[in-house]
Amino acid sequence: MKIEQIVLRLIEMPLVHFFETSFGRTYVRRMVLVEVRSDGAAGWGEVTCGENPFYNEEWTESAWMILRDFVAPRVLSHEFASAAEAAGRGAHIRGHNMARGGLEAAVWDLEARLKNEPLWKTIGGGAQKEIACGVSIGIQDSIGQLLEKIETEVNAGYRRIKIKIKPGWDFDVIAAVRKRFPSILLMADANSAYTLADIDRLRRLDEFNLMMIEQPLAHDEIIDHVPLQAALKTPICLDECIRSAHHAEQAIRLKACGILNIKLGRVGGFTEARKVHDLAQKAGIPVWCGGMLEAGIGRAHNIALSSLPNFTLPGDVSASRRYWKRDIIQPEVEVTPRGTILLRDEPGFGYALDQGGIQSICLREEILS
Ligand code: OSB
Ligand code: MG
Repeated sequence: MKIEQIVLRLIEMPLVHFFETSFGRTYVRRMVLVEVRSDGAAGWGEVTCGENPFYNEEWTESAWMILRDFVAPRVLSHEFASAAEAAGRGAHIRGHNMARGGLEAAVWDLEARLKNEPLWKTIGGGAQKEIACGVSIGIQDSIGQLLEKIETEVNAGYRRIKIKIKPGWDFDVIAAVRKRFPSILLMADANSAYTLADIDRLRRLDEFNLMMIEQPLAHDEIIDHVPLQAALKTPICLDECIRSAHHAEQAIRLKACGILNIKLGRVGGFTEARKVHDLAQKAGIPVWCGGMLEAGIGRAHNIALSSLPNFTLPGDVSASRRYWKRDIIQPEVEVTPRGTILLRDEPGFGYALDQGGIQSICLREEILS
C-alpha cells in the first residue's frame, strides 16, 4: 500500500454535558481527523488529545503541526507491506503519541478496507464479539448531581462506574456513592492529583471496595506508585504514565500497578497498544480500554481494540449519545440494555461516516500529497 494523500481536518463539537477532571473542565472538543488515501480507498483516524496540554503535553494544534510537518512527509509516497510498517516510519519522532496514533489508526483502517475485512479482524481481535462497557463520570457541582448521574447510567445497564476524584472531592464523595450504591462495580480516577505525601488519605479509600484507583500520582511517574501500591489493598491502574510497551513492562516488573488502562492514542496506535496488551496478558495483568471523549471514529477504533482477549474489564467506551447531540458516524455507537457494544462486520472501523455532518463542523482542512 502506498499513501498518496493525507487530509487533515479540524472539527469542533460541543459536549452534551461538560466533563470535569482534576485538571479542568471541557465544554467543547476540538479534534483533528486524519484521512489517508490510497488506491481509491480511504482510511480514517481521530487524534485523541485534548484542547489544552493538561492530560499530557499534546493539544489540538500541536497535533496538527506534528502531523503536517513531521509525520505526513515520512509516510507519503512510501510503499508499505502493512499498517504496522507505516507506523514505524514515525517512530523516531519523540513523544506526540496521540498525533502519530491518529494517523497510525487511519492506516490500519485503510489496510482493513483494502482487505475488505473489519478492522477488529485486521488487528487480530474478535476474541470477544460483545464489548463490556463502563462509564466515566466527571466531577460534578454537587454530590447530589453525581448520585443522579450514576443512577441514570446504572439504569442504562452500564457495568461499572468510574468517578473522577481530586483532593477535597474524594473520601466523602465515594462514601456517599457507596452508601447509595453498595454493590456496583466502582472505581476512581485521580488523573495525577495526588503525591506520595497523600498516602494515608489514599489508604482510607481501601474501605470502599473500589475495583481500582486510576493514576493517583504524577502523569510521568511510575516508580512512586510502587510504595503506594504496596500500602494499598485497592489495585492501582496506570493511565497517563504508560506511553509504551516498555513502560508497561517496567510498571508490571516493579509492581507499580495491578491493572493497566490502554489508550490507543496515548501509546501511539494499534501496533504499540497490541504490544502492551500482549505483555500484560502474559504477566496476568488485566487491561481495559480508556477513553478521551472521542467522536465516532475514535470510538469505533476503541471498540475494535477492546475485542482483544485480555480486555477483561469494562472500558470507558460508551454510547455516542452520552457525549454528542449528533456524532460523525452512522449509526451512532449504541449500547445494549446489557451494557455492551456489539462488534460490526462491515469493512474497516465498521460504521459509515457522516460526511455532510463532518463538513458542517469542519473549521480547517489541509490536503497533503
Ligand atoms: O483519564 O481517563 C481519563 C477524559 C479525558 C481525559 C482523560 C480521561 C478521560 C476520561 C473520559 O476519563 C473517558 C471517556 O468517557 O471518554
Ligand atoms: Mg484516566
